Amino acid sequence: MIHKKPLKSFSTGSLVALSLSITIANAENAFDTQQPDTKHQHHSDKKPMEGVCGSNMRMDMKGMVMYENKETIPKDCTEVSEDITIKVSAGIKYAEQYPGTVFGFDEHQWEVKPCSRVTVEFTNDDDIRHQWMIHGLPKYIYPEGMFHIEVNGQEKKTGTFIVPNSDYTYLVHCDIAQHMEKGMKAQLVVGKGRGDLPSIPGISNPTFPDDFSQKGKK
Ligand SMILES: [Cu+2]
Repeated sequence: MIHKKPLKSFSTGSLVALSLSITIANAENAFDTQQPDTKHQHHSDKKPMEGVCGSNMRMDMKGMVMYENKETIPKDCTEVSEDITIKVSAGIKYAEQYPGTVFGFDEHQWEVKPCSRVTVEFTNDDDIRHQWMIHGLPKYIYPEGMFHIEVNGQEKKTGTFIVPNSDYTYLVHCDIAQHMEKGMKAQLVVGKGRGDLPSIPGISNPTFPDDFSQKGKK
Protein backbone atom coordinates (compact mmCIF):
# COMPACT_ATOMS: atom_id res chain seq x y z
CA MET A 1 0.00 0.00 0.00
CA ILE A 2 1.24 3.43 -0.83
CA HIS A 3 1.56 5.80 2.06
CA LYS A 4 -0.15 9.05 1.13
CA LYS A 5 0.00 12.42 2.78
CA PRO A 6 -3.51 13.78 2.38
CA LEU A 7 -2.97 16.76 4.65
CA LYS A 8 -0.51 18.53 2.46
CA SER A 9 -2.74 20.42 0.07
CA PHE A 10 -0.40 23.12 -1.10
CA SER A 11 3.27 23.58 -1.05
CA THR A 12 5.55 25.96 0.79
CA GLY A 13 6.59 27.35 -2.56
CA SER A 14 3.06 28.40 -3.37
CA LEU A 15 2.62 29.87 0.12
CA VAL A 16 5.76 31.93 -0.26
CA ALA A 17 4.73 33.03 -3.74
CA LEU A 18 1.30 33.99 -2.41
CA SER A 19 2.74 35.90 0.51
CA LEU A 20 5.19 37.75 -1.70
CA SER A 21 2.52 38.75 -4.16
CA ILE A 22 0.25 39.97 -1.36
CA THR A 23 3.10 41.89 0.21
CA ILE A 24 3.98 43.53 -3.08
CA ALA A 25 0.33 44.44 -3.68
CA ASN A 26 0.07 45.98 -0.21
CA ALA A 27 3.34 47.82 -0.60
CA GLU A 28 2.20 49.32 -3.88
CA ASN A 29 -1.07 50.43 -2.34
CA ALA A 30 0.74 51.98 0.59
CA PHE A 31 3.14 53.88 -1.61
CA ASP A 32 0.34 55.19 -3.81
CA THR A 33 -1.00 57.22 -0.91
CA GLN A 34 2.33 58.38 0.47
CA GLN A 35 4.71 61.16 -0.44
CA PRO A 36 8.09 60.04 -1.77
CA ASP A 37 9.83 61.22 1.43
CA THR A 38 7.73 58.86 3.53
CA LYS A 39 9.00 55.95 1.49
CA HIS A 40 12.57 56.70 2.44
CA GLN A 41 11.68 57.13 6.09
CA HIS A 42 10.17 53.69 6.00
CA HIS A 43 13.46 52.19 4.87
CA SER A 44 15.45 53.96 7.57
CA ASP A 45 13.16 52.87 10.41
CA LYS A 46 15.21 51.13 13.09
CA LYS A 47 12.46 48.61 13.70
CA PRO A 48 10.74 47.54 10.48
CA MET A 49 6.96 47.32 10.75
CA GLU A 50 5.29 43.96 10.50
CA GLY A 51 2.90 44.11 7.55
CA VAL A 52 -0.68 42.88 7.89
CA CYS A 53 -2.16 41.30 4.81
CA GLY A 54 -5.74 40.71 3.77
CA SER A 55 -5.57 36.93 4.00
CA ASN A 56 -5.00 36.92 7.78
CA MET A 57 -1.27 36.87 7.49
CA ARG A 58 1.35 39.16 8.93
CA MET A 59 4.95 39.10 7.87
CA ASP A 60 8.23 40.93 8.00
CA MET A 61 11.87 40.11 7.41
CA LYS A 62 11.87 37.68 10.36
CA GLY A 63 9.07 35.51 9.02
CA MET A 64 5.31 35.23 9.08
CA VAL A 65 2.25 34.19 11.02
CA MET A 66 -0.66 32.89 8.97
CA TYR A 67 -4.32 32.32 9.89
CA GLU A 68 -3.92 33.53 13.46
CA ASN A 69 -7.11 33.48 15.54
CA LYS A 70 -7.30 35.07 18.98
CA GLU A 71 -11.03 35.77 19.12
CA THR A 72 -13.26 33.37 17.18
CA ILE A 73 -14.49 30.59 19.45
CA PRO A 74 -14.99 27.23 17.71
CA LYS A 75 -18.67 26.25 17.43
CA ASP A 76 -18.39 23.41 19.93
CA CYS A 77 -16.85 25.60 22.65
CA THR A 78 -18.82 28.00 24.82
CA GLU A 79 -15.69 29.89 25.83
CA VAL A 80 -11.93 29.68 25.88
CA SER A 81 -11.05 27.09 28.54
CA GLU A 82 -7.56 28.37 29.21
CA ASP A 83 -4.79 30.47 27.74
CA ILE A 84 -1.67 28.44 27.31
CA THR A 85 1.72 29.39 25.90
CA ILE A 86 3.94 26.83 24.25
CA LYS A 87 7.59 27.68 23.76
CA VAL A 88 9.04 25.79 20.82
CA SER A 89 12.58 25.82 19.53
CA ALA A 90 13.56 24.39 16.16
CA GLY A 91 16.94 23.40 14.84
CA ILE A 92 19.37 20.73 13.73
CA LYS A 93 20.77 20.38 17.25
CA TYR A 94 17.49 18.86 18.43
CA ALA A 95 17.99 15.98 15.98
CA GLU A 96 21.15 14.72 17.64
CA GLN A 97 19.40 12.34 20.02
CA TYR A 98 17.28 10.75 17.27
CA PRO A 99 19.41 8.70 14.85
CA GLY A 100 18.34 9.08 11.23
CA THR A 101 16.95 12.57 11.70
CA VAL A 102 18.52 15.86 10.65
CA PHE A 103 16.06 18.46 11.96
CA GLY A 104 13.91 18.64 15.05
CA PHE A 105 11.92 20.57 17.59
CA ASP A 106 13.05 20.72 21.22
CA GLU A 107 9.84 18.85 22.04
CA HIS A 108 7.72 16.80 19.67
CA GLN A 109 4.49 16.70 21.64
CA TRP A 110 2.41 19.29 23.45
CA GLU A 111 -0.79 18.67 25.40
CA VAL A 112 -3.58 21.21 25.81
CA LYS A 113 -7.16 21.20 27.03
CA PRO A 114 -10.07 21.33 24.58
CA CYS A 115 -11.08 24.93 23.73
CA SER A 116 -7.64 26.25 24.74
CA ARG A 117 -6.29 29.41 23.27
CA VAL A 118 -2.76 28.36 22.35
CA THR A 119 0.02 30.87 21.87
CA VAL A 120 3.10 29.45 20.21
CA GLU A 121 6.40 31.22 20.77
CA PHE A 122 8.49 29.77 17.98
CA THR A 123 12.26 30.23 18.02
CA ASN A 124 14.46 29.12 15.16
CA ASP A 125 18.03 28.26 16.19
CA ASP A 126 19.27 27.67 12.63
CA ASP A 127 20.26 29.97 9.79
CA ILE A 128 17.65 28.43 7.50
CA ARG A 129 13.84 28.70 7.46
CA HIS A 130 11.75 26.58 9.79
CA GLN A 131 8.01 26.38 10.37
CA TRP A 132 5.56 25.36 13.05
CA MET A 133 2.56 24.35 10.98
CA ILE A 134 -0.53 22.63 12.35
CA HIS A 135 -3.19 20.89 10.23
CA GLY A 136 -6.73 19.65 10.75
CA LEU A 137 -8.23 22.70 12.50
CA PRO A 138 -11.84 23.60 11.58
CA LYS A 139 -11.93 25.12 8.11
CA TYR A 140 -14.75 27.54 8.93
CA ILE A 141 -12.18 29.41 11.04
CA TYR A 142 -8.82 28.38 9.61
CA PRO A 143 -8.38 28.34 5.82
CA GLU A 144 -7.02 24.95 4.72
CA GLY A 145 -7.54 23.89 8.37
CA MET A 146 -4.16 25.37 9.09
CA PHE A 147 -2.29 27.71 11.40
CA HIS A 148 1.29 28.47 10.55
CA ILE A 149 4.35 30.28 11.87
CA GLU A 150 7.48 30.58 9.77
CA VAL A 151 10.80 32.02 10.93
CA ASN A 152 13.63 32.94 8.59
CA GLY A 153 16.92 32.24 10.35
CA GLN A 154 17.74 32.77 14.02
CA GLU A 155 14.68 34.75 15.02
CA LYS A 156 11.45 34.29 16.95
CA LYS A 157 7.78 34.72 16.02
CA THR A 158 4.67 34.34 18.14
CA GLY A 159 1.15 33.46 17.04
CA THR A 160 -2.13 32.34 18.59
CA PHE A 161 -5.01 30.02 17.69
CA ILE A 162 -7.95 28.38 19.48
CA VAL A 163 -8.56 24.62 19.37
CA PRO A 164 -12.03 22.99 19.22
CA ASN A 165 -13.75 21.01 21.95
CA SER A 166 -12.87 17.48 20.90
CA ASP A 167 -10.18 14.99 21.76
CA TYR A 168 -7.86 15.01 18.81
CA THR A 169 -4.21 14.61 17.86
CA TYR A 170 -3.10 17.27 15.39
CA LEU A 171 -0.16 16.98 13.05
CA VAL A 172 2.48 19.67 13.52
CA HIS A 173 5.40 19.84 11.13
CA CYS A 174 7.82 21.96 9.18
CA ASP A 175 6.82 21.98 5.53
CA ILE A 176 10.20 22.93 4.09
CA ALA A 177 11.26 20.12 1.73
CA GLN A 178 12.43 17.04 3.65
CA HIS A 179 12.31 18.71 7.09
CA MET A 180 9.32 16.67 8.27
CA GLU A 181 10.67 13.45 6.77
CA LYS A 182 13.97 14.10 8.55
CA GLY A 183 12.56 14.73 12.01
CA MET A 184 10.55 17.96 12.13
CA LYS A 185 7.31 16.21 12.88
CA ALA A 186 5.34 16.62 16.11
CA GLN A 187 1.84 16.40 17.53
CA LEU A 188 -0.49 18.62 19.49
CA VAL A 189 -2.68 16.48 21.71
CA VAL A 190 -5.99 18.12 22.58
CA GLY A 191 -7.71 16.47 25.54
CA LYS A 192 -7.18 12.71 25.33
CA GLY A 193 -6.10 12.88 21.69
CA ARG A 194 -6.77 10.11 19.17
CA GLY A 195 -3.59 8.10 19.38
CA ASP A 196 -0.06 8.93 18.34
CA LEU A 197 0.77 9.86 14.78
CA PRO A 198 3.54 7.79 13.17
CA SER A 199 7.22 8.80 12.97
CA ILE A 200 7.19 11.35 15.78
CA PRO A 201 10.78 11.45 17.15
CA GLY A 202 10.87 10.03 20.67
CA ILE A 203 7.16 9.16 20.61
CA SER A 204 6.22 6.75 17.84
CA ASN A 205 7.71 4.44 15.23
CA PRO A 206 7.27 4.96 11.50
CA THR A 207 4.42 3.14 9.80
CA PHE A 208 6.86 1.88 7.18
CA PRO A 209 10.35 1.68 8.68
CA ASP A 210 13.36 2.02 6.40
CA ASP A 211 15.18 -1.27 6.00
CA PHE A 212 18.94 -0.85 5.82
CA SER A 213 19.72 -4.51 6.42
CA GLN A 214 22.03 -6.32 4.05
CA LYS A 215 19.96 -9.50 3.92
CA GLY A 216 19.83 -11.06 0.50
CA LYS A 217 22.34 -8.63 -0.95
CA LYS A 218 25.53 -9.87 -2.57
CU1 LIG B 1 12.30 23.23 9.00
